[in-house]
Amino acid sequence: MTMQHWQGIEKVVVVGLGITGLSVVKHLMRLPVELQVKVIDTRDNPPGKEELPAQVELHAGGWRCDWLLDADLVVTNPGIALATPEIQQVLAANIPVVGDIELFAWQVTKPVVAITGSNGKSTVTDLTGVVAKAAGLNVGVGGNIGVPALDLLALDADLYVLELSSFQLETTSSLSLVAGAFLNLSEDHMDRYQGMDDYRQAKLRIFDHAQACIVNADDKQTYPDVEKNVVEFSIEAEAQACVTELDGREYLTFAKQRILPVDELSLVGRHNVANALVVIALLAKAGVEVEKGVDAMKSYRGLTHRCQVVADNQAIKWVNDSKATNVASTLAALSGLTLAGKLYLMVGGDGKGADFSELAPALARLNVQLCCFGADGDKFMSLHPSAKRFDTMQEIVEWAKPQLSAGDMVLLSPACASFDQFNNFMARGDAFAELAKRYA
Ligand code: N04
Repeated sequence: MTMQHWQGIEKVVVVGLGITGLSVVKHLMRLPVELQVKVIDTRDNPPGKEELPAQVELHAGGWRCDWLLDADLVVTNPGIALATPEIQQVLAANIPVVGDIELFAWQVTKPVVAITGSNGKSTVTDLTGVVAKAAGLNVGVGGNIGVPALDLLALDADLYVLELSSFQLETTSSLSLVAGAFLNLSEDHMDRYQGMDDYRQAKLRIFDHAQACIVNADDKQTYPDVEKNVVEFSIEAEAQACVTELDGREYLTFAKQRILPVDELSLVGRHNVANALVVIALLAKAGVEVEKGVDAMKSYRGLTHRCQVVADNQAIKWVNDSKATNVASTLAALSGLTLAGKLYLMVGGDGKGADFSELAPALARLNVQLCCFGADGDKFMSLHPSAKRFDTMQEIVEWAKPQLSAGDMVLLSPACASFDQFNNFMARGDAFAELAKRYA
């Protein structure tokens, strides 16, 4: 256990409750140091309030600058922008501000690999865990998906696999990685960043203390700005992790060694070939015998809420891609989509200030009925002549149902966050799956 980080720290204020905030509080109370812990959440009724230990004071519904400025350490949630004036005040007072991943870094004693990028990071994180497990390791998988990083420490795993968002990386400065991967960069979160370079710089922090930096040779924005130990992956050119044709068949290869044939992956789409290459590169750099996990990689079928068929009745497929919370993610769902009938595409929600115009050429190639819903549904109305405006997913499904016929697909791939109508993309996906069950 590495305790030197806690020297001189007595008063800790946690900003933002919820599942992550609770994991921070529980971690602080487990440490063999005497800490006074307080929680601030600017929401009136913060989630997780009921599970908060009685001795931890909570201020909800606004800020408590007196608490903040009296603290020795402030732990913020990724939902809070560092640019928030109250947090800026803390930084100006020279009080350290960290996130849960930094606290994880202070404590962890086992090797860690981490994944960031605009899209594919949950798939890569989950699949890395699945393959490592199949190769015989005890792994802890989490971070921005599933289990908060600090809750993984109790597992005492052989290897930790973390998905890290740009927001988490902003408040992380000493995380050492055996390998880190930056998958790709496309527009997202422009409501939180000054511009694309600001967003990119946040993501590049993943490489600050990484022994191996796994970068996308097909997206040069993923490369560090300074000299680092870079490992390239590519689905277009030769690279350390790439697709190689051998005896008339395509293989995923690493350092020229064949790992498995591309056509044996259950995952579909070229972007998933890239995802599998990253998994191989991460595990190779972590010293895991990837060959032992190859069968698990072949049979892996992907995540819930990620292009998941939730109903298939009378040759009409209902596909839940609620996890598509930006334009590139929806484009990935549309690329390579061939279908006999019409595509009923449901888009909209909280658009986070994005530019959706890149969807237009992809839509033009499809037999599509564009169904726009939610707070920013209007922003999609000019993208295709078929566009029709609705308030909710339910209204779309009620309208579409009588028109559906064999060969059609109803696809929720909204290119937006869900916060206008749901708690998160998972609740949105569950609501879509319910509709599919009822109307399919
Ligand atoms: O789920 C979706 O629909 C979209 C997911 C996105 O587009 O990527 N996520 C975020 O943007 C996102 C979500 C970014 C950072 C953090 C989170 C999680 C968690 C805990 C507290 C949280 C927000 C808060 C908000 S805390 C406080 N006051 C989508 C607040 C807090 O308002 O969300 O004190």
